[in-house]
Amino acid sequence: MSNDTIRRYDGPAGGWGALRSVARHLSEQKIAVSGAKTLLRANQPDGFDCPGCAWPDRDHTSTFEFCENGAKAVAAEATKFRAGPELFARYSVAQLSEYSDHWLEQQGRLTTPMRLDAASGHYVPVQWDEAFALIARHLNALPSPDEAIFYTSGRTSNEAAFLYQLFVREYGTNNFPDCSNMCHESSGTAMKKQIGVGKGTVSLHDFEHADGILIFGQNPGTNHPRMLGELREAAKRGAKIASFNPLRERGLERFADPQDKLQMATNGSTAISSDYFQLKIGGDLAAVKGMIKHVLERDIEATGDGGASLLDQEFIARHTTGFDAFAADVLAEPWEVIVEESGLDEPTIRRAGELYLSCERVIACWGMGITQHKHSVATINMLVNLLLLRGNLGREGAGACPVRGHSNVQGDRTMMIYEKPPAAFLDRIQQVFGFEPPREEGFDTVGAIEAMIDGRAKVFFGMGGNFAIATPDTEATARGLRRCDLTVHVATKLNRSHLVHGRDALILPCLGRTEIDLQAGGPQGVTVEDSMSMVHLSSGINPPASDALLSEPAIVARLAHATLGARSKIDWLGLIEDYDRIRDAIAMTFDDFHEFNARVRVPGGFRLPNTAAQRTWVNPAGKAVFVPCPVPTDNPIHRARRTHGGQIVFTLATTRSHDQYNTTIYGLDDRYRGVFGERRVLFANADDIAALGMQAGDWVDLESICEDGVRRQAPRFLLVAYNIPRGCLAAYYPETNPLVPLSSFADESRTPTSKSVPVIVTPHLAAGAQMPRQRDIPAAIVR
Ligand SMILES: Nc1nc2c(c(=O)[nH]1)N[C@H]1C(S)=C(S)[C@@H](COP(=O)(O)OP(=O)(O)OC[C@H]3O[C@@H](n4cnc5c(=O)[nH]c(N)nc54)[C@H](O)[C@@H]3O)O[C@H]1N2
Ligand SMILES: Nc1nc2c(c(=O)[nH]1)N[C@H]1C(S)=C(S)[C@@H](COP(=O)(O)OP(=O)(O)OC[C@H]3O[C@@H](n4cnc5c(=O)[nH]c(N)nc54)[C@H](O)[C@@H]3O)O[C@H]1N2
Ligand SMILES: [Mo]
Repeated sequence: MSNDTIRRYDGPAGGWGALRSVARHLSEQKIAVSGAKTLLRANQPDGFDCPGCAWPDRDHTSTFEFCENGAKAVAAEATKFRAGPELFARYSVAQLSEYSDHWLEQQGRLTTPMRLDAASGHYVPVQWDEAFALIARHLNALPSPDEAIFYTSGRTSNEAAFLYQLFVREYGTNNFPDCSNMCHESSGTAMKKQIGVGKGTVSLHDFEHADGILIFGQNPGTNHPRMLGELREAAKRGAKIASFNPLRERGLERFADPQDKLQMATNGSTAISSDYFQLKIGGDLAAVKGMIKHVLERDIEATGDGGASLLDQEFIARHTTGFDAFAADVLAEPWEVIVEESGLDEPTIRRAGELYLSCERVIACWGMGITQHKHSVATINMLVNLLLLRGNLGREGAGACPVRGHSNVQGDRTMMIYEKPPAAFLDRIQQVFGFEPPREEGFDTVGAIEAMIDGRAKVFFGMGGNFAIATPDTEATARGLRRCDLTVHVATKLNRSHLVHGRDALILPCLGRTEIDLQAGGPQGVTVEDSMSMVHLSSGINPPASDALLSEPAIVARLAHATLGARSKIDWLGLIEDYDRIRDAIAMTFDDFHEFNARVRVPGGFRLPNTAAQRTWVNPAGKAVFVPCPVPTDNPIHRARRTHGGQIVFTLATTRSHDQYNTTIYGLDDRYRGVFGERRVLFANADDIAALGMQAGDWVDLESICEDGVRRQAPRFLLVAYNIPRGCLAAYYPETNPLVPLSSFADESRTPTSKSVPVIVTPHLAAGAQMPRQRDIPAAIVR
């Protein structure tokens, strides 16, 4: 370890550090800072939607909202570097596989469709029509369409997603695994049953009126930097902001807004969280149940004395069901269990409950720290229970806010990139397009990997993303992909998935968000939906990275045309001449998109209706449901601790650094956590490091414990003493994905349990030997 790898960071999030970082990334991508007009058109009414996160913009008409990580996402796409045919001529797939994910990313934009040449082991250029013919041959040769898998990552526009699902359903399958399965699936699953919608109920307007904001399992300083602007305004107004996180995240503590000239000039900053609850990994259900217990006990006290109820009795009576059984369950939960499982003591939990009681209008936000556990669905149910108690749903300044990841992940699901399509939607497809869509459920992400491993699926098609290493159980996933007859990736940049391929393999390069999309009918815009259900237009402004690129809608349409030919009911090539035609088809399919073309052209776009926000409950109960959930005491973590009594079993949360966008590694620093030039780090409590008989700075190996008998290891991590509760560890994704068992996923939603992996820590086997530099070794070990 060099001496400056671990350095304490005492500054606020944002500030000059953010500006310096943007300047560095622009210059690394050879984008002149003075000419970086691209950045200024992000999230403008006539510009493109930022390809970063799904956090909404103020009316989409404000002046450029500064966001360091949005700027990095734009710079990564607008890079001057090119991964053209020369790169693939120079390096075989085997040779490329030796390089790190960071290096692959740095090669730049893909320029030419490439086909694997099995004889030489190199990717070689291929004509588009030949590529589509090859895929069509494979698809049409399968005994059943259910042997093909169609993955989607969340950057795909509504137009591309709609065409894609239409093509795949006319072809004959619902096999639509997507990144949502690994992300907010638990939120959708929990909320749909409980309140009838699987999306957040709040808008930015509500953030202006909330007097309490609870943030669970989210690191907005890194992953949703524009959210800090809203939090800063709320904090300045005096709203209480409470963070629940095992790690002390800088962005949740202090923020300096780079757009605030005074703050920048004076090196000032704004405190964000008024309260910080450092619970155990996976402890949220217990903590929230404890808060509810406090609220109920206080209510019994208040009403017992003849006072007014502290609950919103009218809302509970009129809009909810199940309150009595729920309250009885909460009151019966022993404090000892709540304290043990949350990692917070009783007075602290009562303080959190009191904070909730002291606020009139509360928003609960959450991210991956909540959704990626065995008991995630129950945890989200409990969060919604908390809101329901005081009618904090469907009124100004209050509601549920699952903060989505990819910039159009929510829209893709709205367009029915979904392996479990509702019957009414399929009926509509049949009515509008005249073909009989398949009715059987398709594979989700875990199901798709299992099917490839045991030969039930033979073709993998990826619309964006990095399936090989974003998914759990890297070795198992690689085995599945390698068994395929054909793997295809539509992508902007070279990534690991392109190197973990089937017998035939294609890389199809596409336009990015920032680029001009020219079709027969002129330049085209696409639409996206943000985390708060706002739908708006996005139009690229840069010339394409190469003349050979196709747009995603064009790739889907030409593939559909090649595969289905005369047997299709749809004029695929006609649809892409003018994307207004795709939007008309969307309007015919989904009632909420009526007059889509007209409404989306109003600056700022429009908001999709949200029934729960209107206090209309379209679930089977016809009411918002109080869901009783026991605090789990027999999860894989508990069981691992029981069966491995001799060793310390830790709970590992796999998380994002500041210099990455999911599997895209921009750099090797994690500035706010004080890590520089290294990604293989393991954050641990100093007392745990001592209990292991080790020291900060030691190199260690990780092994996860799973009941399936498979040995999963990840070697060589640098131990870092960190402010994290005992028994908890954190390390970066995707380096740790080999440790996440495929068979370990959330109840009901089947989201891999990436935030609660039981692991043991041992000294690195090659301790003492000269360590290879990070950039010399591939990030996830795939061989
Ligand atoms: N720059 C950048 N932006 C991004 C992304 C990116 O990689 N880079 N990814 C995008 C995507 S797809 C998504 S889904 C979002 C992800 O954004 P986040 O939801 O913020 O994702 P993570 O960084 O994985 O983890 C979030 C937090 O959960 C905490 N945590 C871990 N375990 C627990 C727990 O048991 N309980 C609680 N309360 N907290 C816990 C971690 O300490 C961390 O602070 O961001 C999106 N935006
Ligand atoms: N252990 C662990 N695993 C996780 C998570 C975790 O927290 N821990 N998080 C999970 C989450 S929340 C998510 S969302 C998934 C993410 O999983 P994915 O969405 O599959 O992964 P990304 O890294 O976002 O995909 C990046 C690739 O997308 C391509 N790309 C970028 N822009 C475009 C575009 O405009 N069009 C096309 N066609 N391609 C494009 C580029 O080639 C780039 O290499 O990972 C999940 N995996
Ligand atoms: Mo995500």
